Amino acid sequence: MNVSQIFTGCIFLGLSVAFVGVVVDDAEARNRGGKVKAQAKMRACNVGDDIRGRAVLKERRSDQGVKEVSVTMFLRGDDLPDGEHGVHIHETASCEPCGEARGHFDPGPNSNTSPDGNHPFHLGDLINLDVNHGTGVLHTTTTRVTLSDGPLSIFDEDGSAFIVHINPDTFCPNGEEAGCAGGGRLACGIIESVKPRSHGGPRWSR
Ligand SMILES: [Cu+2]
Repeated sequence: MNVSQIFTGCIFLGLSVAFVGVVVDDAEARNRGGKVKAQAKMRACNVGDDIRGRAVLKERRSDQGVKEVSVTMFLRGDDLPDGEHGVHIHETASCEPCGEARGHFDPGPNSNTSPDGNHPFHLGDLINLDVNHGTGVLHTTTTRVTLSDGPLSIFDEDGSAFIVHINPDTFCPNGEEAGCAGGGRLACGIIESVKPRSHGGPRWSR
């Protein structure tokens, strides 16, 4: 083995170690807290209505180390009215019936989950879903909640659920007014963690 072969071998070895390091770091990051991806299968609150869809949540750390959660939701169906619909993370992982999802997710010592009474100050408050021609899309990022463990985690003792409301969320500019956060409940989806696989892509789990 001549000098140039040894040099090339060293570079290859160095790159291999760096690559393995990146993979290990990524796996550790994904496993830190155990829940950095989540999903929800959305269904109509009125049994028999044609509304269906899915939401995906992904947590990542910003450059400043802040946990950011992106939320993407798609909804469609013959019974999904066009226009804007309020969407929030509600405090309990139950959709049967949709009222069982209870108020808006708002943990902490001064928790106030009242939908119209403490709005838009809840941690679970999001933006409106915009529906056109029977298809609704929402994409937003929030730093109010986390998927990983911690005081803001939506995976608390009783879990969390999305609620899509019949009306737009006005964000209650005049304080508490009945229905200002979106009124009745149109669709619901229990938020479930997605466990990362050790090899290959993510595996959806209950
Ligand atoms: Cu709500």
